[in-house]
Amino acid sequence: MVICTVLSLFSLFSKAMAANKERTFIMVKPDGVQRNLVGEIIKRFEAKGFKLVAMKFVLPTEDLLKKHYAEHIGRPFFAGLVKYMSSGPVVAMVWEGLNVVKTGRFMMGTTNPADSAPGTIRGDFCIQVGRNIIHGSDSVESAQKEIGLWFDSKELVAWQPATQAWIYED
Ligand code: IDP
Ligand code: MG
Repeated sequence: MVICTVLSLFSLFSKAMAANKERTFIMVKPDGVQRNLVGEIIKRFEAKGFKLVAMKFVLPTEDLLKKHYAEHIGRPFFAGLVKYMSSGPVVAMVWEGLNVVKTGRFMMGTTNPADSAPGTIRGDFCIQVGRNIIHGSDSVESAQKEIGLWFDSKELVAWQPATQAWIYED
């Protein structure tokens, strides 16, 4: 009986720990970099309590972008999207935390900034859908795919932020 209780408590604890380790791929797009919004965007994820796992400043190739946006191949905006996204450097990042995929999307705002609520990144800093300054994974599966495309597993840094006990209950 006691062993069962201990085991189920341990299982609950492990599930909570795993949930806290959800990851998303966030990217400051070329317009966000050109408009000096890199610090502002990082600040929001950092201040929220999410944990930075990886970050790099890169000029992405068209080949990488076509893989990244493969779900949009054939859409009328696809060529323009690849041209825009390869027009300058981007900041690619991996952030970790409880529900980070969904919360990251809330923090970004809707795809079209015209509909993004004030207080969101797109709502506060941009106007048109074709210049919407930030990318964020739309599901845990997309996040895994995108993290694998942009980062080598050796670039994902394992570390323990000193703040964790003040951000999570468990
Ligand atoms: P998301 O970035 O919010 O996930 P998606 O629908 O996945 O939005 O579209 C990917 C990106 O393609 C958008 O962020 C935006 O940069 C671009 N895009 C989407 N729809 C349009 C459009 O109608 N015109 C121009 N660009 C678009
Ligand atoms: Mg998308």
